[in-house]
Amino acid sequence: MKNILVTGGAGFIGSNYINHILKDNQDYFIVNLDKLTYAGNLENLTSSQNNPRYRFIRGDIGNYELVDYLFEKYKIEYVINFAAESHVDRSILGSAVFFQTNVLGTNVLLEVSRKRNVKKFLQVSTDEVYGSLGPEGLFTEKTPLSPNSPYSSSKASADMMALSFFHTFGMPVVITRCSNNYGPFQFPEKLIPLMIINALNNKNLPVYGDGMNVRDWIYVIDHNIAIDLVFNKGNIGEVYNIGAGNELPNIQIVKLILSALDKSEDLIQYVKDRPGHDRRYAIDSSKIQTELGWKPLFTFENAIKETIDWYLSNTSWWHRIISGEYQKYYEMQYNR
Ligand code: NAD
Ligand code: TDX
Repeated sequence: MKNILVTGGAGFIGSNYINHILKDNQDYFIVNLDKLTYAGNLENLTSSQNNPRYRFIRGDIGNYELVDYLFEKYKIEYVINFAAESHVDRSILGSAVFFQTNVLGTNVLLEVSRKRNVKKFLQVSTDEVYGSLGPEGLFTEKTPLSPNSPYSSSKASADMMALSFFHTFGMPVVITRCSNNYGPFQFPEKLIPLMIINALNNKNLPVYGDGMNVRDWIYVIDHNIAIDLVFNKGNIGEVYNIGAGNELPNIQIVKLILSALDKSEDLIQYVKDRPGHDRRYAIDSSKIQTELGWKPLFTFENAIKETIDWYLSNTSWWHRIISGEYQKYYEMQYNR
């Protein structure tokens, strides 16, 4: 049995990881530490909540005493750190909490893990740490870090800190850097769920700038399978890029969603660009493919349809979200 502290497991990617991994794997005991910020939602974990190999603890990764206590109580040997403030637009509205959680919180996890001789520490990072690409080229693990938003600079700081714990203390750290995810349980501040939900509500679809910024899309389960592979087989001190090779300009995604929902393109509204908006992300994932044998299992064509269907059949999940704190955020972000 592996006793694993999974942080941020009530968010989009972490909850998909826990649900997926507990279903298929009998050897993991997972303690999910999550602060339940606006982005955390225990409803995402309904299929795991009664599993005897799962515990939920509400708390902050920045709370040293709590993290230390959890290591002791649950004999934690491994850490997978998903917990983060994750939305670029929110980091532009206010950056402090991004550095608090993503940098200082990660520091607490690393310090406790070092003291407790953790067997592996996986830091879930992002391709955004590499900055922005021109029309050509891909991010490799050797691309210099050049983050442009408060969010991505906080993630880059955490990456460098984690690697410094490997170099200085020999801590068994691995890092994954993935491209843009989509799938069930994604909070509707992010492009794909926001556009699906606005279209269903016949609200305008706010496209930033000229709509030609490019993102490289991956289905969340493909990301999580890669994380699990790196967790088990990844070489310590190494970084692994994860991406499925699905580059698309935003406007194309928005049009695809409107067409799938049989809605008019008149709903598209071009709005003021995001400040510092990265133009293009694209991942070279050949390292994880050749060294660890990973490859994406889902095609964009099928998985985006499944994702749209999921939002169509889970209206109560997102209705509850958009009637809460989300309203205030939406006003601030889009009606300035
Ligand atoms: P999310 O915002 O949906 O979830 C984040 C979770 O972390 C929430 O459950 C929240 O309650 C929790 N959390 C926040 N602050 C915390 C704290 N101080 N202590 C404990 N828990 C806290 O994010 P996500 O999209 O699931 O992203 C998960 C991770 O993957 C992040 O580290 C993010 O940087 C990274 N990532 C995301 C994407 C993407 O496309 N969404 C792509 C690559 C990497
Ligand atoms: O309303 C919108 N209109 C719009 O045009 C929103 C929310 C987004 N966009 C654009 C901005 C980006 O070019 O769509 C693209 C995707 O935006 P987001 O969903 O906010 O994602 P992004 O900024 O690319 O960052 C995401 O991918 C990397 C995640 O939020 C990060 O957590 C992850 O690290």
